[in-house]
Amino acid sequence: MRFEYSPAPESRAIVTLRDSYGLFIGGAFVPGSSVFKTISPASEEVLAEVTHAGPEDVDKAVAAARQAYERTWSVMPGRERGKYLFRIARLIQERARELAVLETMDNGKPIRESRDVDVPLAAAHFFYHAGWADKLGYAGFGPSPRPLGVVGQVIPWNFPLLMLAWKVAPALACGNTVVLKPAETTPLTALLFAEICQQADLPPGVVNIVTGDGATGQALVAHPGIDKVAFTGSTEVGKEIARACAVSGKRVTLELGGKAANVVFDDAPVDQAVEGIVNGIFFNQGHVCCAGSRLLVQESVHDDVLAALRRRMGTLRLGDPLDKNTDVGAINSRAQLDKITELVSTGEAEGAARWSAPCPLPDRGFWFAPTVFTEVSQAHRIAREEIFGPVLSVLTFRTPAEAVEKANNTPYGLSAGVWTEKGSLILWMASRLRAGVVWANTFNRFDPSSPFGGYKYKESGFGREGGRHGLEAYLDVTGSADV
Ligand code: TAP
Repeated sequence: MRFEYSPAPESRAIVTLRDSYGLFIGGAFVPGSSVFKTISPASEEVLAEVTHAGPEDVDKAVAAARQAYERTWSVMPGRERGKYLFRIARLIQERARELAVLETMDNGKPIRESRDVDVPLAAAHFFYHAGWADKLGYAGFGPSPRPLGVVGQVIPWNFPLLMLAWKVAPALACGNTVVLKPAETTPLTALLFAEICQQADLPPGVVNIVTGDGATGQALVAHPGIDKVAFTGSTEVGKEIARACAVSGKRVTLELGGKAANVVFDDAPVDQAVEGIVNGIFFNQGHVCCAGSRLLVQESVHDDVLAALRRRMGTLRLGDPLDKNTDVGAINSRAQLDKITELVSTGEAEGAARWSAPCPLPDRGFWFAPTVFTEVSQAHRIAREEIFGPVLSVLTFRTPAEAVEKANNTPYGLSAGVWTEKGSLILWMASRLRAGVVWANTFNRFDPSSPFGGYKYKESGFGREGGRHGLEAYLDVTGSADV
């Protein structure tokens, strides 16, 4: 049953957009070489003009970070660094509504998600790492782990503020300084975060933000003044970065793409599993690296699960991302919409059966209806490639062994889900699934204390973010006796 709701739009009045934003270097907003515009994907309206950082701007940002590292941040006691991180965390909480509205305007994600997931988790990351800042000697890396230096960080557009928090909080807690490049289509919350750094009186140069496109990212990772690169994005660009850093001796961590299997056994409670499937693939329009984009359902319950899933998909509300009732927002960019459309056409051409939820799409902006493909074979492109959109490919299996075989039949290895009432089966599956994270009877759960990252030898990247394990990526532990 579908309830009709009156529109409940969140007000934009809390956000003060500037016409134009500079680069955040050395604690101040400064002009750069050229400018570009950032738009709302839901309406295609221009939101602001943003500065494109060229190689000389990146150079200035790295120099500012180096100076702050040597003179201030690396020599400051951990308990003092911790105070700044606590202050930033509290400011994120205080300005949560403003950050959530701005994120939704620039990214297109539903306000319900930016308000209830992205922003609270971003604050939680700063709180969590603030607590580590004066306890690094007790983290299991020896008595005196040292910071690495200046870190170059490049992030994607799907969780702009949250990915920033995943990168900046551990780097700062460990005593490093950073130069961060947000994605070209979603720079605004990173620039608001720069204001928060000013408000927190963070020493100039500890955080620097250079907006721009792929070329800016390339200039940053190639810069000789960078000691460590932390990248989140596509596997294709990740490989390029790994190659670029291979000869330089820079430390690198990569968080890349995924094609996760969400495995539903015949004893799973169908309604709960369907909620997990919906959350797994339609949360954030499916723009999630660990999205459960391949549903593996046991053959005996396939028809029941699919009927319940279609019913549930029919109740999803797509539209204005600022409306508090909206479940599915806008696709982040025209380029991403074209990519989704192309892969969906391939799915149809290769013989899979498509069903899209019957929801009207707005006239302006970039939209794609929640879609499910059945009759999918493992050879289909929609079963192999990351679509990064609200599109689910359904495959079936008969035995647990077949489920493992099919789930692992992917070059990726970021996440997986298992739905069953049997604890023993969960453990049996979890020990065989080649994925960095395995969720049991839930999906897309995140916590700052829980490490996240790709499975060794597969193509979802290496290194961990979050938890004690995530600290290691930002520390030089070679001189520490206990390692
Ligand atoms: P990418 O195209 O790889 O872009 C990611 C970031 O890298 C952007 O800031 C991009 O700038 C920049 N970039 C592009 N080319 C570069 C180069 N040659 N050198 C350095 N930087 C470069 O990915 P995307 O399309 O934004 O994001 C989607 C991908 O991210 C998906 O594959 C998704 O699975 C992955 N992802 C992974 C995770 C984790 S934790 N594993 C989390 C979120 C997303 P522009 O924006 O200007 O192009």
